[in-house]
Amino acid sequence: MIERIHTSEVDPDADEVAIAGHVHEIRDLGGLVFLIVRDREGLIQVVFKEEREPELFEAVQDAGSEDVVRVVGEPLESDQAPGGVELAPTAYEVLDEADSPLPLEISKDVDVDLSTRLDNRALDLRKPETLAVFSLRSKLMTAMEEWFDEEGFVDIKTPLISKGGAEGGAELFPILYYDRDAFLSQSPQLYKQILMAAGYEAVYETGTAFRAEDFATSRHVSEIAMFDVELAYIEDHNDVMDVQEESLRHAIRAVAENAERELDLLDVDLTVPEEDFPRITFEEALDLLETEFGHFPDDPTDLDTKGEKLLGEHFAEQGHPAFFIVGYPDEKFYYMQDVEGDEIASRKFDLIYEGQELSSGGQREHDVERMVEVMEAEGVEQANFEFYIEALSFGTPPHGGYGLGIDRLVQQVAGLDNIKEAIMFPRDPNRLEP
Ligand code: ATP
Ligand code: AMO
Repeated sequence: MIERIHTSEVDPDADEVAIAGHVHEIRDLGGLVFLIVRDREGLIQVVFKEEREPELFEAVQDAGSEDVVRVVGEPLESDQAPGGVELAPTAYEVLDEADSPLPLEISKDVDVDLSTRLDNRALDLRKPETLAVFSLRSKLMTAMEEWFDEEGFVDIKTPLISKGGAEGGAELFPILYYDRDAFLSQSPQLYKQILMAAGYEAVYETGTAFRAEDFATSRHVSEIAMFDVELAYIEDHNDVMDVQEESLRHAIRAVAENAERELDLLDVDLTVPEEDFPRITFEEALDLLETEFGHFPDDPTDLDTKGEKLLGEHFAEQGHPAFFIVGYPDEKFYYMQDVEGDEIASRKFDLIYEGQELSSGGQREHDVERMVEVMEAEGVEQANFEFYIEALSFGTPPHGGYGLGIDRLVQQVAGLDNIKEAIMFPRDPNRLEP
């Protein structure tokens, strides 16, 4: 490896350090050149003085924005330098020169619309604020997976190419699989349930789901990072919500504790949801919307974006960034359990975090006869589900789970306006590159 330390590790008392990174900014003041070098951890200022180091001063005259350089130098404390320390160089080397002009400014805080940023994503990803999103995302999901590993969940991988969809046909992306038609996976739903039937007891998957939704919203994309969870021997859907609640609290707490620099850069004041997440029924949600806000969702069996936002504000005021809505009335989907005499309409729940739906889950129907009845009533094409129905017919413990949209979670934690800012290379109906 090339010898160097991160800018964040530079000790002002060290005799000499080596750093490497991109040239973020060049300020030429005559006999004095300030070179601001950027690496993954931050910025450092290198001061080239004509009098002090004439040869290096000569060499740095050719420096250009985004060149990749390595500098060896003596750290000196400085009030005016970013981070309070600057380097007096003893060696300067260009590892690669950048073309100019740049199609997108990296160092200057100019307002660029999201579509231009995404067209030039390779450069946009270099911005410290953009990098902070993905550093935060990495820390968040590492902590999330850590929780499930510690709780004994098995880390699984399910196929991304499938014969049919799990969540409904209209949103499927068709592909040609050799000489047959196939689809990109919408959800690992069927497979995680098969694993419950197989006795794996508790599983999680950090995966990808594809939805051919024709959308133009700030919270939908075509290729989704999905965190799926399934667990067996549950009493009911409350056990699943407990898992979701504790794991999310752990992950957000980890970000609050370990991603201070990222949160600062993104100007986010993160609240760790320490208190129990409220769990309200769908009916209670509608009542609240009507009495508190005079709001009536267009579809009385589902919440609209505005309804989620208003309820989010209501609970945020009471100190709850997250809450569950339980028991949707019109969700008799084949895999969801619907218990006669239950006080709620179905054992389905949604998690709303910072006013946006983050996940759906619930207790599943493990009685195959009842499931097939619902499939018949709903006109679900059973041919695509034979392997699933069969797998569940040989003894399946009561189970449930959820799917959490990772991109939406990052969007909310990082305080981003659009879900695409939370994805390195997002896909939407109009965007296939970069
Ligand atoms: P899920 O997959 O659980 O359905 P979702 O967040 O897309 O996740 P929906 O119930 O489909 O949830 O949608 C919730 C709200 O989001 C809708 O009531 C609507 O306001 C908004 N929404 C969903 N899809 C679209 C779309 N294609 N265009 C505009 N708004 C949409
Ligand atoms: P659902 O379809 O609700 O449930 O998806 C789960 C979560 O995934 C996210 N999500 C999306 N994010 C961005 N763009 C999209 N187009 C998009 N679609 C969904 C949302 C949503 O809450 N099998 C069930 C989960 C389960 O019950 O285990 C499922 O897929 O955050």
